[in-house]
Amino acid sequence: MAEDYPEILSIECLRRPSKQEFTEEEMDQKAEERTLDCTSQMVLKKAMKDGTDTVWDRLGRQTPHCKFCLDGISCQRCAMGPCRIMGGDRTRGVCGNDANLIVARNLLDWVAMGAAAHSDHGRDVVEAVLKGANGEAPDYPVSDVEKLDLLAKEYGISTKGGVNKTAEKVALAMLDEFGTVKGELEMIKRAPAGSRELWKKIGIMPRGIDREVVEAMHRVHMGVGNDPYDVVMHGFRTSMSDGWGGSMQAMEMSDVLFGTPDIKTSKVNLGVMKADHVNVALHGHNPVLSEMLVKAASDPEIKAAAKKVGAKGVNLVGLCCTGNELLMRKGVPQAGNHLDQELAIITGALEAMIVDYQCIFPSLPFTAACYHTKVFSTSPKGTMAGSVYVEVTPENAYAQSKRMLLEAIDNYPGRNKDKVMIPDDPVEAMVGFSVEAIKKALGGSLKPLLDAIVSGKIRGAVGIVGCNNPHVRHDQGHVSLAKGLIKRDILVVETGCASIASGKAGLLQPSAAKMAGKGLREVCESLGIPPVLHMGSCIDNTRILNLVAELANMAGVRMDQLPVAGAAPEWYSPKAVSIAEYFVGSGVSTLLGVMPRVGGSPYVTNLLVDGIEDIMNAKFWVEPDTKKGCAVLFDHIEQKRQGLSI
Ligand code: BF8
Repeated sequence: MAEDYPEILSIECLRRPSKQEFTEEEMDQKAEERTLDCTSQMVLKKAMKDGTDTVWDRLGRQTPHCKFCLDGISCQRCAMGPCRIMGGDRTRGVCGNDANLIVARNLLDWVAMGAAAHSDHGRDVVEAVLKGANGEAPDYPVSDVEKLDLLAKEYGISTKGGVNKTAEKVALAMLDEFGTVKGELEMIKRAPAGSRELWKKIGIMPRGIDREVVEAMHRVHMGVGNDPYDVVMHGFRTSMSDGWGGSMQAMEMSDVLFGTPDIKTSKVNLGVMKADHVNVALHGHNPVLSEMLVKAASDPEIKAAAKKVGAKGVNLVGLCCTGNELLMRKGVPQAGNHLDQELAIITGALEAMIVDYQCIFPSLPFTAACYHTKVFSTSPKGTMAGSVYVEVTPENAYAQSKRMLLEAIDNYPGRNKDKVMIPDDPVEAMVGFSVEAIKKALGGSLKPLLDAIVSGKIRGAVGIVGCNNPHVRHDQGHVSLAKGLIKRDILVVETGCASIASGKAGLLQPSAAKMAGKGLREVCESLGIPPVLHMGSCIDNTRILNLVAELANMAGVRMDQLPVAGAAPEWYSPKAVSIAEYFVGSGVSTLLGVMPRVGGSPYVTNLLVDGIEDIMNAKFWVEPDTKKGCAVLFDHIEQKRQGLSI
């Protein structure tokens, strides 16, 4: 158990091993090189002064990386190796596999890992709905009955037995799709018939959620998937089971439980921490935990306890995707994105960080040991050595949330005021653009958006999604790409850490419309919305799928015919690989700012950036230069417009 870990290894402050001291000037320069955001720069400088190790320091020590690993041509799949493809007389591994097969299998492994993470998160949400409905977890009642009824209709379920009965049946029908014998997923029928026919023809229609992931694991075993083409194509099918299955379920059922997001205003960046409050960061992904912490924070017992230790209250702040979920639904301020997770602790003002799973640095408890922050892990599948483990289930979530908040409050007097540095001026951001909220803003339907695209006022739309990666200057890829696109009258929709980057840069404010081209600016100003729309967390990329599907249905075309594209300028995670593949599989060509580990196989690389276009009418580009990337996306959108004669 995580709690026992200190007995094995002491939890010591994670200091930068190098004795090197930096001058003020060097610190300024390093901070600026590493991150675009001013508040992150300020706290990063504090980290350097404190001597606290960060993700950037660790990257520095890991560089240069192994060339074979970077190119995807090292294989660790069995005990006959490990093998590397080094050229000369070493062009095959011990089993006889070549660079193409090694790369294809490694890629499929990543897709399966990403799809599994999203879909298992989805399963947890659906199980919470089920337990809420059957009385096992009464703290999880249905809040959006309208959405539940629409889902029931979609799954052919009667709503006659009342809300709980309906919720139970919908939850069971969704859970069935993980290992269904039906051989198809219900919500993929939202896509236009033409798209679905194509996906069937090319073999990327998912048959079940767990099934595709399990089959992926089977195929990457030595001696199974021995044809790189089929291995790559199964990756697309696996990712489609994520996008149209596991992640779609996670998104829809989170709305059912906690409400469909609506447009609202909140604040973003490390300046959302408050000097006179007990600060608690909620980090991870699943709103089943974080929503309960929000509820518990307004419990009179918690408020009174905070006052008792001399604080004005408890200040909850979000990080990463669980932050996005709370930002969308509750307007909880967002402290930052992926590369801000250590910095939130390094402010010295964080009493507790509460995590569930995904994208959580395993080193956080060791960073926290340099300050006074307590790190709580809560999920049996996301236990973390060095953290305080408080197991949270839908049955006990409220009581456990209170327990952790009380411990955070107890920790407030332990804050060392001399070690605190909270940057000023959090940035305002307009958030909460679910498809439903976009329709509401447009007067009830997506028709005005389609009309604006047809008329050319808006040339098209790009979904900028995904992570931060220390290989890229923090937030730079997202922000410069978004700025370039809106200038060219391309509407930008964003999720995940990309959307937080834009929030910090002020692009989620209606006033950012002045940075847009004339047509997009006119549309945004008439509606009072920003040119970059915040659509939520990474599982909310399914909102983008729904948006594109609905526009395509309305226009009577396939999804791949629309002037739209995807982009992941700073991706790091296998989840992002799965998202990118289900975007492309669904017909939305996608630009990557970081090279995937496929460079060791010209065959797989060519297939992804060229060959698949003939098969699925969409493809990948890899372009780290955002100026060039912007031009690529603009040309693509103009070509699609030509194809539609608009
Ligand atoms: O699911 S964008 S760094 S936090 S993986 Fe992670 Fe990437 Fe952020 Fe959310 Ni998505």
